[in-house]
Amino acid sequence: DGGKVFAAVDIGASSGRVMLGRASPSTGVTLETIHRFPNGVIELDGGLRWDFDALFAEVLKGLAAAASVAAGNGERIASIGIDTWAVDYGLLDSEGKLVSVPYSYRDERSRMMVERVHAAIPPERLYATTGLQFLHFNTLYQLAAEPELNGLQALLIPDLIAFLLTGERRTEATNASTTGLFDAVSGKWALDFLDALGFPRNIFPPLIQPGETVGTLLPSVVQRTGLLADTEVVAVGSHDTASAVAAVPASEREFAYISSGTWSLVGVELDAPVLSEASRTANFTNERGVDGTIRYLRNVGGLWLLSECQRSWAAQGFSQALPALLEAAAALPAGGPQINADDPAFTAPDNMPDRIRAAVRNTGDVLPDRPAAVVRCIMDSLAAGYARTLADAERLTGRDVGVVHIVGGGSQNRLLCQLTADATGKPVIAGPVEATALGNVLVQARAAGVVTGGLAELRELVAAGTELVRYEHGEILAAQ
Ligand code: ADP
Ligand code: LRH
Repeated sequence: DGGKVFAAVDIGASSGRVMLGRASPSTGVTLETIHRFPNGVIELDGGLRWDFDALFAEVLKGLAAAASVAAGNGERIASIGIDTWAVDYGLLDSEGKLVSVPYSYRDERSRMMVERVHAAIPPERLYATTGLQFLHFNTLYQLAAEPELNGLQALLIPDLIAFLLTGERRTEATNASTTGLFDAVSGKWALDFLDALGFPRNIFPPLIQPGETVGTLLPSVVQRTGLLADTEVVAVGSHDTASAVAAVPASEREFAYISSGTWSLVGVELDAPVLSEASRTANFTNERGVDGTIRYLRNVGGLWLLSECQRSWAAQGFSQALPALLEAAAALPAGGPQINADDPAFTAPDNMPDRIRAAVRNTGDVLPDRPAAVVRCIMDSLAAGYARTLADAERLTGRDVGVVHIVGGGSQNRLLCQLTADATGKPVIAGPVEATALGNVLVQARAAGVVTGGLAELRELVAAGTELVRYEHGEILAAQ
C-alpha cells in the first residue's frame, strides 16, 4: 500500500526509546516500541555529565532489535531519525574522537560564564538576533566554559549520534536554534557572535534542515546492528521539542501546546519570531520548528520536580507507584501551597522534597511532609505556571488561544491535565504520549514520499491515530 518503515531514536533527559514507525498513505502512522532505557546525569570528574557511551550503546542495541523485528516481518527500515534534549554537545577532535564526556546542562559551570558572555554581547543584542530565552545553560554559556575550542567541533547530542552512525558532521537547524548562536530571522549562524566570543567560526558543522539526508550507515554500524548498508540517517526535528510540536494533533490555528516531560515547554506556533524587548523581558524563546516555523514558548518547570522527589523518596525506602501517588494528591483539597516551578534553584538534582518545602517556607506557608502533599504542591504550581505563561503568550502575540494541547509523558497525568484546564480556563486535549517519536517518524515519512503536505496534514494523521482525552474547566476528576 505504499507504506514504509522508519526507526526513531528519541532520547529525553529522563528516558530514551527506539521505536519502529510505520507510515502509509492509507493507514496513517503507527509506532511500535522496540527498546526503552533510562537516562540521567552522572557525576564524573567533578561535573554533571551524560553517560554518553552507555547511551550510544543503548541506541545501537535498540537499532539492532529494530532491524531484527523488521527483518522478521519481511520489512526493511528505510531510514533512521534521531532527536534528543537540546543545548548539550560533545566536543570532537579532528580525528572524530570525543575529547571529553559531554556535560549536562544541569552542571553549574555555565552559570559562571553568563557575566563574561554578556560583557562581550549585551543580552538585549543577543535576544534581538537569536530570540532565545535566557537559560544559563544555553550552549553559548557552556562553550564559554570550555578550556579549549581551537581545532575542535561541537556536535549537539543528536548530531553526535548521527555522526557516530554515518561519519557525517552536520548541525540540525531546530536544535541549532537553542545554541544562542543562531540567527532567528536569517536561519543561519550568527557569525558576529561567534567572533565576539572568540569561538572558531567552524565550531559547529554546517546546518542541515529536517527532511534532508545526513548520510548512510558506517560499515561498522551495519555490522553491529544488522541494519541494511543503504539505510539512511535522515535529519528530523532533532530537538525533541521540535518533533513533539510537529506532532501536536491540533486542527485549529489558535492552539497552544504544552510538551510535558522532564520540562514543560509552553507556547504557541508562529510564522515569524517576536524579538521585542517585552518578549525578552518575559523570557519567551523563538526556537525553530519543523518547516521553518517558530516555537514561541517558555521553559516552565516540569515533571523533573516529581521524578526527583520520587527518587529521593525511593532512597528513603518509600516507593509508591506513580498512579497511586497522583491519586492521593488528587484527593487533597485545592488551594494548597505553591512554589515558582521555574526557579533555577530546582535545576540541580538531589533532595528535591526538602528544596520544595524550603521554597514554600519562603512564601510564608507550610508544606506537610507527606509525599501526597508535596506532589499536589508540584501539580498546583505547574498548572499555575502554565496559566501564567499562556496568558503571557497571548498578550505578546495578540493571539486568543482556544484550546491547549498537552503532549508527552505528562499527558497521562490526569490531575495535571485537569488542573491545567482549571487554571487556564481553556479546554485541554491530552495526547499523544509519544508525540516526539511520532514527529520524528512523520518527518522521515514525508522525506521518503510516503506522506505529503505541511504540518497541518501531518497533524491530521496524528489526530486520526491517537485516542485523545479532553478536559474541561471545572470538571470533577473521576477516580483514576
Ligand atoms: P522526557 O522526554 O523529558 O524524558 P517524557 O515525555 O518521557 O519525558 O515524560 C516522562 C514523565 O511522564 C515522567 O516523569 C512521569 O512524570 C510522566 N508519566 C509517565 N508515565 C505516567 C503515567 N502512567 N501517569 C502519569 N504520568 C506519567
Ligand atoms: C526538553 C528540552 C527542552 C530544552 C531542555 C534542555 O527535553 O529539549 O526543550 O530547553 O530539554
